[in-house]
Amino acid sequence: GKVRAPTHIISTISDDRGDEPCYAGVPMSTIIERGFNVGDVISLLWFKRSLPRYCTQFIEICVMLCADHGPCVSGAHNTIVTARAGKDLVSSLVSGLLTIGPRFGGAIDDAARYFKDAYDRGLSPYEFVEGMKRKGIRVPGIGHRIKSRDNRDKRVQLLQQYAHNNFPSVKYMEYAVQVENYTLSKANNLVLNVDGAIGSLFLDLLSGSGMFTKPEIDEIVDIGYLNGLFVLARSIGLIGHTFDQKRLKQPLYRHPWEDVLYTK
Ligand code: Q5B
Repeated sequence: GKVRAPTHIISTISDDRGDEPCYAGVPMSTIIERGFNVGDVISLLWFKRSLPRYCTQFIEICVMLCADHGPCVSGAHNTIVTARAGKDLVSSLVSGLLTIGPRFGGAIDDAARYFKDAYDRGLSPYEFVEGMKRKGIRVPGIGHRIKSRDNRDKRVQLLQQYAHNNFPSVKYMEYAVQVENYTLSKANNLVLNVDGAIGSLFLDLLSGSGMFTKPEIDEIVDIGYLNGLFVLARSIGLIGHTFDQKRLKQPLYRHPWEDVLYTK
C-alpha cells in the first residue's frame, strides 16, 4: 500500500486543495448558497460542526454587542494612541488587542471556568464568592468601572433576553445572576458584566444544545475558546478607531502633565 511520509503539520478545520476551499468539510459554495452567516463560519472553524440557527445567531449577537464600547476603554485607548503615533493599521489594532486580558474583555473563559466549577459542585453563591475571596481571586465576569445596579449594562440584558427566548436551558446564567445578587449586596458596581454574561450563557449553549459531549465541553472550557469572541468582536471597533484617528488627522498623543501625579 501507499506509505505516507510523516507530516510536520496536522490541520483539521479547513482544506484548500480542491476546486473550492472547505470549512470543516463544507464547501464555500454551500456556505454562500445556504446563506450561512458569520456565526455559522465561526461554528465550522472553531467548533468543527454546524450549530443550530439559534446558536449561530447568539454568536453573532455576541460579536455585534462587543464590537465596540467607546474610545475610553483600554483597548480603544491603546489603538488611538498608536494610530496617532503614525503607526499602520495592524500595529494600531494589535496594540489595542494586547490589552484584552483578565481585567478587560478577556475574563470570559475564566468566568465560564469558575461559574461551571461552582455550579457543577453545587456551591451556593455565598460559598463561591467567599471562597474566591479567601483565595484572593476576583470573581471573573463580575464588576464594571461604569456599570452598576442603577446603570445596568444593556448588552447583558439583551444577551439574557435572547437566551431566555431561545435557549432550552439557562441554568448557568441563572446561577451567574444569583452570584451577582450576592456580589451586589457587597458593592453597587459588582454587576454581572458582559464577559460574565457571555461566559455563563456559552456554558448554557454548550450544555443545552445537545451538540457537544461532556468531554468536548470540558475541553472547550479548558482550552479557552470564549475570549476569542471578544477578541474577534473588538477587532471590528479597534479597526474603526484606527480609521477614525487617521481620517481626523489627529496629531501625536501626549498625556498632559496636569493629569500625572509626580511624586517620590
Ligand atoms: N472587586 C472590572 O473594577 C474590574 C471584583 C471585586 C470580587 C470582583 C473588576 C474586575 C473581574 C474581571 C472582569 C471584565 C477591573 C469587565 C470589560 C469589557 C468592557 C469594559 C468597559 C468593554 C472593575 C474595588 C473593590 C475592591 C475589589 C472589589 C472588584 N471586582 N471583588 N470580585 N470581580 N472584575 N473583567 O471598578 O475591598 O476595596 O479591595 O477585575 O470580569 O472589560 O466598558 O470599560 O466592553 O469594553 O476598577 O465592558 O471588577 O474596582 O479594582 O477599584 O475594586 O471591589 O476587590 O475591593 P474597579 P476596583 P476592596 S467587562
